[in-house]
Amino acid sequence: TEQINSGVGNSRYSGRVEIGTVDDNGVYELTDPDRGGHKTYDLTGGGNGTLVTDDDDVWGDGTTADRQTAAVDAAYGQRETWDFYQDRFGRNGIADNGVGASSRVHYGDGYANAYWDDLCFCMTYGDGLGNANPLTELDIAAHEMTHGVTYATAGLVYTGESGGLNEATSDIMGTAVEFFANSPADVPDYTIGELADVRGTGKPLRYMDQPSKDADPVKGTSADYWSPDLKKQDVHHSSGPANHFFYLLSEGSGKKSVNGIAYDSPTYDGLPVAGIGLNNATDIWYRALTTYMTSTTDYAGARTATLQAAADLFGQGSATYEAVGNAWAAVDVGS
Ligand code: ASN
Ligand code: ZN
Ligand code: CA
Repeated sequence: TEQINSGVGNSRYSGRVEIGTVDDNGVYELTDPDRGGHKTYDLTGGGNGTLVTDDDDVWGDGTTADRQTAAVDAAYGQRETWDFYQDRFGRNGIADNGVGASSRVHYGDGYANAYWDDLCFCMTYGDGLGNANPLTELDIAAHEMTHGVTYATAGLVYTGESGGLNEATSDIMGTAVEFFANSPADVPDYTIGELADVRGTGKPLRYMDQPSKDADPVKGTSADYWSPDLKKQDVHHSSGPANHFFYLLSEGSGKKSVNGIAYDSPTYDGLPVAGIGLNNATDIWYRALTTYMTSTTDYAGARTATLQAAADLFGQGSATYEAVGNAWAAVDVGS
């Protein structure tokens, strides 16, 4: 007989966490029946991997020396992402059909990326440069799974301006999941991939308060503001103005400290933007994504979609509605 359990995981990035497990006649399986039956596999040995199992329901030791550690982060990442979408929006899983995804860890050798695949409805994580830092950090996990949410809703095409908005949606929700989970070892912030040292530079992958801070001699630089050139850029760079919009709408312009982290967000026109808080900004983005955006939505369309969402949720002409318009103007979209 199988019994639903609650295991203890020692994660790499989020400290000691609770994870859903199943007791299958004395063998514990990394399966989460409360979240669509999500399963976590170890890809070592090739093929589709092996379901991760354990004999005492205490998983990983927080270091990469223990193969289970990356699996703990992956299972925790799907749990927090599932709970975020469920608790905040009543969304029943990535495709809103109650079906759990699966996660696969230890992909490749030194592979410093992670990706969502709509066809297998699954997440794949590399172990990072030198296999030292698996890409299983919470905001990255939630970023990737949000690609599945976008695919199931607006369907933003992954190129040009719609591609930048697709990427920004993943960064926005990845950040919102981090705030939602608020685990002690992973104090929420407005940077992406700040713990996994993905490029070996000691810096985050992306900065929402000022996207151009990601300047990378190899990979290039994100834009702070909209420009006609944006549609030709890599989607991880053309996401910049939308990430910047979201930061400004949440926290406002200028100098600010959030969780002891200093931010200083500039605006295109030099005019100040008043923040409405991350939760309100997240509500507006989610409603815009799921109600108004389509596969070809561009930046001008995202402005319209978020204004409509803000009107629905807070009233047309409300201070919150005005803040949405001001935050877009601050990244040079509309005025
Ligand atoms: N990690 C990358 C991303 O989410 C991989 C990809 O799917 N393009 O953007
Ligand atoms: Zn992405
Ligand atoms: Ca982060």
